[in-house]
Amino acid sequence: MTLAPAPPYRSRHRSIRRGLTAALITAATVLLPVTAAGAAPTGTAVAAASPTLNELAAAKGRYFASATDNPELTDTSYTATLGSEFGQITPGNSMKWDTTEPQRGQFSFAKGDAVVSFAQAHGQDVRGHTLVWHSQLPGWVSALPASEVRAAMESHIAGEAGHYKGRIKAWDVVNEPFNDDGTYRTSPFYNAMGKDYIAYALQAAHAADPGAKLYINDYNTDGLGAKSDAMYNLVRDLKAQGVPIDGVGFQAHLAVQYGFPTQMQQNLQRFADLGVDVAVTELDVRMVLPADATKLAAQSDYYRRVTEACLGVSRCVGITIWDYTDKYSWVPGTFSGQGLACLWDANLQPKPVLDVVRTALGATGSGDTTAPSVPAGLTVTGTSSSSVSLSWTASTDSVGVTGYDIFRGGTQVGSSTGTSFTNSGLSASTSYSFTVRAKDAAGNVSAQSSPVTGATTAGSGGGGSLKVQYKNNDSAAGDNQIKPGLQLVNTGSGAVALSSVKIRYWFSGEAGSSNYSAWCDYAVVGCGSLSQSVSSSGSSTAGADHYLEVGFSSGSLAAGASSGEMQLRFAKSDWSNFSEADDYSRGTNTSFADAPKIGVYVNGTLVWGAAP
Ligand code: 9MR
Repeated sequence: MTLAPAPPYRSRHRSIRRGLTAALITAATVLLPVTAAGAAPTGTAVAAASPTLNELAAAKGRYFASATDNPELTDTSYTATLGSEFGQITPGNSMKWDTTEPQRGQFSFAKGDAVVSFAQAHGQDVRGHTLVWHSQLPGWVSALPASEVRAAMESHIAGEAGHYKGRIKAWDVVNEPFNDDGTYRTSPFYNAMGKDYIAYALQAAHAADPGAKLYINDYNTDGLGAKSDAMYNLVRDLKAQGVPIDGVGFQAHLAVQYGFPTQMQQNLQRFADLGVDVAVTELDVRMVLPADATKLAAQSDYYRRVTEACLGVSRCVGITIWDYTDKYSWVPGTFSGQGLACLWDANLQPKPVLDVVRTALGATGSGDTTAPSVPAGLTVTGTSSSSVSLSWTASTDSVGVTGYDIFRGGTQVGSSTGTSFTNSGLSASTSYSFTVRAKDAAGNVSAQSSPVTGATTAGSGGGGSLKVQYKNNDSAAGDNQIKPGLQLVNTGSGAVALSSVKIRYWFSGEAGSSNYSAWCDYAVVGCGSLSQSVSSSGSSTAGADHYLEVGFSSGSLAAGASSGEMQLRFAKSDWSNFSEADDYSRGTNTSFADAPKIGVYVNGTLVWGAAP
């Protein structure tokens, strides 16, 4: 289960994209009151402020790069920014097999050479993309008998990586080897050689260009999950076998409607800990059109968090965006009705989200000193015995609103990137006064909004309105992972603010590492809204010296409602085995049933289950 569906890589004719570009310009125009003050002339490239993205990244020991493509290189407004803002470029299409060896043994490097020439003329590095991929593969490869595929693959790598020897900083040697469930993707290469094709490809690339950094690259591996686990195991095994692999590429084609990847920085870090470099290779953050303030704020948040994730991992060498402008983004041509995924708009104007990335890279003094407008229309949209929900109208800003701070009685109680917030942990039958202020990327804040009063409802007299149900998702009681299935049910008569709720599953850690990793593999409420971690319990009860704690970032559970299934999983960092049979919270039922030995806490108070 992944948050984002596999990007469908079907090619679309350019005319489709042209039509959509017109729609995008309309969308951008509609957004102007929210996001931009003075519109710059249409079609003229506007570079970001100095220092450039790459200079900012370089100050942090990284590069900042963009994809590009040959047709764009004739657009001089476009190339002005491409050549100045980025330290590295990736050809989006021109080094793929269907372009470079369309007939067996007949190589064609003109398009790739043009990208390399552009880079050299602008002092940029080149990321080679890509030598072995199931897509954009000429028909003759798919038609080969299995016995000839390895020789054809090695000859292709020798021909292409050999041609570019010394001119490619890093190669995406193998692209997208996995299905979303972590199984190997079938392709002419996998069908002929099994997973060994990956090692053979890396060895051939090393022989052809020993100076290039050799990567495996994939999408939907950005966060923890089944697919990134599969990549992790592959890279671990390749390293153990001495296969030349230098890095792992994380494409990061994100979408605001699918949530942010689970624990991206921790995921990058575990790969780095294997002794390889990591890189964000194809970043963009799309949204369903039309855009609104909430989607744009979420997009800014995702760009910021990806940037911070890379900066937080010393072996994360840099970030590549999958083209810098909506004018040439692949998104509208592939995902109908989606777009606005890039840092510059379709008129080549910088978008507010660019400032967010610049700030995340350490830029100071953007020059923007104008505060956003004061949030208007603050209203109470719902109450429970312990929470008050608020919403308000989006503020406007000369550059862009990045979020809101929420205050209760003059003290800040939270922040939101959107125009709503639920304050939980409140006392029943009590009135509270709230205000909200808006902020922008440069740190300017508006004045406080007019206050609104929200009163919590009468309490139910001692809680007891929540229960947890459990099922065992783990058929092996003696292996190295524990996989509880949980769902939270509200049996009371009022809504419960989920951010006040924690669920604890107690178990015994046995011998081995005391460090744990925990994952959400699937949740009806979205793994992105869950947190999960393992702690020592301090309990001497058998089978209960540790617990998994699951929390919720937001939302509320209506009276009578269930969270639906949450598939959790955790393991020790040394992957040593558990002996689960005697674990305090474990059951053997494989359908959901009430779980009296799993705890539910509301604001730290046990409301369901018996703690050990
Ligand atoms: O940006 C590329 C687009 O122009 C092509 O039509 C598409 C065809 O597959 O490939 C795009 O690039 C892909 C990259 O090579 C691999 N990761 C996903 C990218 C977006 O589809």
